[in-house]
Amino acid sequence: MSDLDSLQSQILTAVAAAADEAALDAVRVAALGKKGSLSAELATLGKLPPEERKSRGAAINQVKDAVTAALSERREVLAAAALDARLARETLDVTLPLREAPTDAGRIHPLSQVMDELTAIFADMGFAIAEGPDIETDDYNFTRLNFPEGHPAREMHDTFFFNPKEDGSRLLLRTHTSPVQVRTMLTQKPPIRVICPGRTYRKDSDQTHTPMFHQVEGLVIDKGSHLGHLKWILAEFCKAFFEVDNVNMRFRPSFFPFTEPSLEVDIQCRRARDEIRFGEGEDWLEILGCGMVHPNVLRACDLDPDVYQGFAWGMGIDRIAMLKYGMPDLRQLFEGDARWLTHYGFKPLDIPTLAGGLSS
Ligand code: 2U9
Repeated sequence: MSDLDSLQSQILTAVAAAADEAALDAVRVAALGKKGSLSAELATLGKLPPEERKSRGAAINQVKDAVTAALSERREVLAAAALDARLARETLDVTLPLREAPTDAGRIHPLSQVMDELTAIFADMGFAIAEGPDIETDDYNFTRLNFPEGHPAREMHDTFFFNPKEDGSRLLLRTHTSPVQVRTMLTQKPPIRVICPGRTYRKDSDQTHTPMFHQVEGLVIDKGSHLGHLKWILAEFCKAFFEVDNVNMRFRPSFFPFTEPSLEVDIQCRRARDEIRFGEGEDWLEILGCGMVHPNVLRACDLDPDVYQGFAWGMGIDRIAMLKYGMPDLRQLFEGDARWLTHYGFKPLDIPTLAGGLSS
């Protein structure tokens, strides 16, 4: 066997033995690449006498053609085998059930839902939404709201205070969202119509209280505002929120430092086992507090009480959410239990609107 014959059979054996396309390419480079064995043979031609060069050249080219043909044949076989393996690996079981889309699987927390409902109701009545910081000054949380320094009403709020600063002043976690209305009155000219939903904090923890809870407060300031306007707004709110055509409300005298007169509001209901129905029955349920803004508060917010009057109200969002959606335990609202959320939560695309239904 000539040296070229043995080189050819060596290369063809390697081609046949290549197990995949990468191995085959390595064989190609080893034979036909710049530094390959056949390329080395071709490089020797220049040193041969002319009469030998022609026949040797033809013989090397024959080997080269045979190798090239074997390479392409093997490449086709290997590519077909690779495709078969991939098709076998990537089979799809079309009988498997569909995975739930995120918009179906996820849930909106009932508190977020109720905040969206409140927003939709009051926005429809022309109210803007105002927000403020959770960390407040004593001035905005108490002093401007007619809680005098050292007044026992400050103690009623069980405040979380931060350590005092060098000048003796101390920041606190707001005990109500009322400082947001103070900020609104200091920066906007009447007429003012805002609601302020948000987190509030008090040192209180038992079955019906959590240290962090949610409130929504409302404020209207104008030249002729009076209690009649307030009663209409609250009645419209209750009908829309509890999704009933009629509500009976009871106003009882109360006391808050920031309103005068101050009132607490009950709505009529019927309690039937775990369920409460509004607009019927003989029971009364307290749902909010309200009143005319105290003249001292108007003055502290740079408004002349002889020109402007206002009314305000406040309620606990957690409590009205529990009432509306029949949730028995306040603490579960904050436990982050996925099973609870699947049961009490709302579909993300069921956005509450007055026209399309608040909770349907
Ligand atoms: C300004 C002036 C007046 C807000 C009001 C209430 C009555 C009230 C409680 C309800 C249950 C808080 O979550 S709760 O414990 N709130 O009863 N809030 S009037 O009055 C204001 C607010 C701001 C400048």
